[in-house]
Amino acid sequence: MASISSDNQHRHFENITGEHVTDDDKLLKLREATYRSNLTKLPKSIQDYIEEKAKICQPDAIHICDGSIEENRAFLQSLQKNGVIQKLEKLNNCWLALTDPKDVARVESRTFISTKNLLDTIPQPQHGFKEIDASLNLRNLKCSALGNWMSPEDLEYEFGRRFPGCMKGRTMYVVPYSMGPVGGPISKIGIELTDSLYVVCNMRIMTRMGIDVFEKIDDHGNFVKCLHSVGVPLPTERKIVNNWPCNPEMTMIAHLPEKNEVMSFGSGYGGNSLLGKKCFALRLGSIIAKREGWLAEHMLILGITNPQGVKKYIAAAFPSQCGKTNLAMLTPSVPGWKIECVGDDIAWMKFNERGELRAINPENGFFGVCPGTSEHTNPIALKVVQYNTIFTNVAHTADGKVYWEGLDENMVSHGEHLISWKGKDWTKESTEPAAHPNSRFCSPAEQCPIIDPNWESPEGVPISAIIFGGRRPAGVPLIYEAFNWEHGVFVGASIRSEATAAAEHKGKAIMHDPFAMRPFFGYNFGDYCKHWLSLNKDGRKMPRIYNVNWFRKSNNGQGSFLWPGFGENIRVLEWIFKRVDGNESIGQQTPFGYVPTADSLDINGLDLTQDQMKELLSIDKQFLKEEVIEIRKYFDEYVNDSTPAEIYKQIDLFNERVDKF
Ligand code: OXD
Ligand code: MN
Repeated sequence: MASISSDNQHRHFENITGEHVTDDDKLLKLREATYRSNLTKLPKSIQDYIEEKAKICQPDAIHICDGSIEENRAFLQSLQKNGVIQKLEKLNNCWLALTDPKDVARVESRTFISTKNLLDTIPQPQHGFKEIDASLNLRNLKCSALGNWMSPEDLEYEFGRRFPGCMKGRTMYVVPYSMGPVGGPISKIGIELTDSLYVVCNMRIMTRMGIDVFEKIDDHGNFVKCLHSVGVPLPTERKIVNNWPCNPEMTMIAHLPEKNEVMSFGSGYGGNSLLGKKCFALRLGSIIAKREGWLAEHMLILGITNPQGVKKYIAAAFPSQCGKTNLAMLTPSVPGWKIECVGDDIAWMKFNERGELRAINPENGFFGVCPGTSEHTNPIALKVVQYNTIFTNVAHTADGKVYWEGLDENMVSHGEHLISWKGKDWTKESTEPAAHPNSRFCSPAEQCPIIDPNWESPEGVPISAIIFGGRRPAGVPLIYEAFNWEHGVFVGASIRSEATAAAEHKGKAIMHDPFAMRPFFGYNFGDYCKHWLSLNKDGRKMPRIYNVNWFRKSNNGQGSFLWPGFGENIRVLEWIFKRVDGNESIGQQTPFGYVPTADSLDINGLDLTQDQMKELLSIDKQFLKEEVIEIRKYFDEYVNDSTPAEIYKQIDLFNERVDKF
């Protein structure tokens, strides 16, 4: 059983003993001042923002959230009363929401950035922009493989077709939150105005939400402005499914970097509505980071300690649903090694005055994918979700437990009464999945039994290595190390991966997902590469860069997975640890980079033949040739004139290495 700390200063979650953390006196006073929705007690810049948006959205009431445990209890009760969530009786303060089946994932096609100049946001594709689908209801949206753009004028038009009167009959909740520890030097503040109480309760888990945030706001409005509406004013003639109001035909998720604003309409789901996450911490975050000289990345952060007690921190970027949460919470299969989790999805990283790259996890919780999470793949996550968790779109048992594909097949064979995410009785004969493939748990990070002691350190943890990766059934070795920073940037820029269910894509195509940021770039990807390249300055300790591929399959991609993955991934991290420590003898040069020499990866005790190991690290000239052509084509077509010269130089160098191979 996970133990839940009760000594956290800022956040307050239900304690399993039934006691709870109380606010200190100062915060109690501020709460008193704001609790009765007393707008005039708030910093002027916030009052102005709320009044401006309330005038447009016309909510019936405004509630300023204080983030307290009592308020949260009342919110959960209200959601339960209105049939939005149900209590999971076999877990501790855990809840289940089932959405309208039309609102189940991030909608990338309706997510865009609005700037005066298109090129600030996306490169001009070599063959022009695709005709956009009229059913999107988004005038003049420019859609590209590296993000979508709309002019401020068109955005104003689209805003005007959606937001006026959109909160009629509803309450506007004001959610003050901090990404990163409140007041920390790398942290930033956001205010989300939303008409969804489900969103408020999830934001309270995913961010540091509370009135202490108001203290940090100045009169100039040093916060990111986030406006969210489910897009269903009341009364409505729409058929509301599962008490989950949404407006899929009119959904749009707009970012205005020039005003530090996000405007999201029509969806209550995940990254579309929890605006601190992808919208703020990644899209706007990456723009702010470029402006200020740091990095906002789609990366987990973990601490790794070797048997001698030496500890390092590693950040790793993989596309959605490639196992970031599993790696961040890894239970090592090799005795003596220890992994601790700092974060599972987003890293904000900044060089300090000593030239060290320091990273914080701006989030406060995990919004993890459920299917596939099990005692084998991620026993730690299973402990985390026992308490204070909001599940969305998983299956459940009639007596109040959760279920999803891969969790525990005994639950099916023992004949438990299962109810699918669509609310229907479910058996193994059912043709539809029990849980939606993108069903999620939303849990406080502080409940993680292996949370790193420094996870809330305001100045961040020092990063020694950065790992990239993706799902590559064929051709890409289990692990390689980039030759230097510039080559590493090229490795990140060339990530490709099989599509997954986190977004609306179908099928198993191998998609380019540079830096695992394709859906999350806040600005032109060419400029993003330039920014990464510009970070290599004298006096800085640049982390080494790696690429891993847990997903290589036998028979040139047609067979089964070669590498056991999960807890066994410690063996690859061990190799990285030793390389970072300066052990040059365990790497051999290949066209990709340095690959482990024979026997330098510890595979003792693994059910893996020497031939399989060879295959995992094997490199095929024909594959490489095609890879070079594909990467060059991608840059030519989609990054076009925005491609930095250094990237073309890296493609040429890669090509030369392949020719010589
Ligand atoms: C996520 C995603 O939810 O990447 O983290 O889609
Ligand atoms: Mn993610």
